[in-house]
This record gives sequence, structure tokens and C-alpha cells, in this order.
Amino acid sequence: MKLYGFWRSLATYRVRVALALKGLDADPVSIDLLKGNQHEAAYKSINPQGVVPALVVDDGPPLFQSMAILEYLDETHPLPPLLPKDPRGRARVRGLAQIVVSDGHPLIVPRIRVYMEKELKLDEATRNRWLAHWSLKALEAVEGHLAKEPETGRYCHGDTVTIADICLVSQVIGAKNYFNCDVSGVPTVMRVFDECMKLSAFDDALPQKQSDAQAH
Ligand SMILES: N[C@@H](CCC(=O)N[C@@H](CS)C(=O)NCC(=O)O)C(=O)O
Repeated sequence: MKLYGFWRSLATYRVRVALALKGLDADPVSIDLLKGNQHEAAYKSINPQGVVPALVVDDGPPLFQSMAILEYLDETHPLPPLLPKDPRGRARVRGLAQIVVSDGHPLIVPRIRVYMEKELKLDEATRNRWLAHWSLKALEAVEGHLAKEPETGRYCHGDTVTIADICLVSQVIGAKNYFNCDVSGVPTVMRVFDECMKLSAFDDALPQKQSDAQAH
């Protein structure tokens, strides 16, 4: 397998964690988002949207969108499962994941930041306010569920890792490490984050531990 991604990319982080949890290896191919390499024709032939990640398996057509890739990995390598068995539990886990992937993360990706800077001419301080505000909002929404719902356990849903945890951790990395958010108001989220970080799959996948981080 080949994983097209970038060390700083939170969506690529999600796929790195899932691969590690499943005990799978993929050769990383770095697409430098800071240099704009995602817009080059060579990469757009892999992913026409010009975003990472993309996963190539057995020379088949590239897989795209981190959630679709996570579910593909879960379906093709069922152990350990990343979704609960029961439909209600699956809906809860997918819902938590989508707060991050569908509502939170899209507001802070490079193309949004570039648009705010180049088209809207917003200064850096204003752009940073946007990034921090929406990063934290997604975590607060997740907290609203985790803090009051009995399904919450050591992790987001019971005592085993699910795709909700993978997404939660990716969002915390952005909020805390990239945008300096004050995360003291999301204690349950941070408790789950700390639990996840005890696992090598989460820790080894951290952005700063990737080989393409060295050049930056
Ligand atoms: N919903 C997509 C998000 C993909 C995405 O936006 N990735 C970012 C990096 S985390 C990217 O490649 N952005 C390039 C850009 O915005 O120009 C997923 O989860 O895979």
C-alpha cells in the first residue's frame, strides 16, 4: 500500500493511526501542502480533489477521504474492530467522528486559510482567531456528548478504540498544537485523548514523528 499524505495533515494522521491499529504498513508518499504540491497535475491524477490522504492498495484506484479509508480498512481487516457491532452504537461512533470530520476540520484546512488570506485579505491575527474558534467548537460539541452519555467509557464508546477516538485525537492535535486553544473546558475529551496517547498507534503517528517533518 502507498499512503499519499503529509506530516502535518490531520486527515492523514487518522489513516496512519488506523493502519497502525490494524497492524498494516503503507509506504508514505509526502505531498508537501505548504509548498502547494497538492495542486500539481501529478498528484491530481491520484486525487482530483487535490487533498490528502489517498491510499493506493494493490494498484487499484486510489481510495480517498479519510473516513471512507478508515471504514475500508475496518471492513477488509476486521480485527481489531473500529466500529461497535450494534447499529445504535455504530451511529453514535460515526456521529462523534463526523462532528470532527464533517463539521470541525473542514473549517481549518489549508485551502480555507489561503482563501481567508489571499481573497478576503484577513490579517494573521484574525485568521488565527477563526482557526482556534472553530477547532474548539468541534471539541466542545464532542464534549457535550461524551460528558453526559453512559456509552462513554475509557474511550469515546466503551473501552475499545473506535473511529471516534481517531477523529477526536486528530482534532485535539490541531486545537492544542497548531492553534493554541485552551482545552480546559473539554475535560472528557482530554481524558480520552490522554488514554489514546498511551497507545503506540496514536503516539507513533504524531505529526512531528513523521520523516517528512524533518525538512520543516
Ligand atoms: N474530508 C477530507 C479532508 C481532506 C483535507 O482537506 N486534507 C487536507 C490536509 S488535512 C488537505 O489536503 N488540504 C489541502 C488544501 O486544503 O489545499 C478527509 O477527511 O480526508
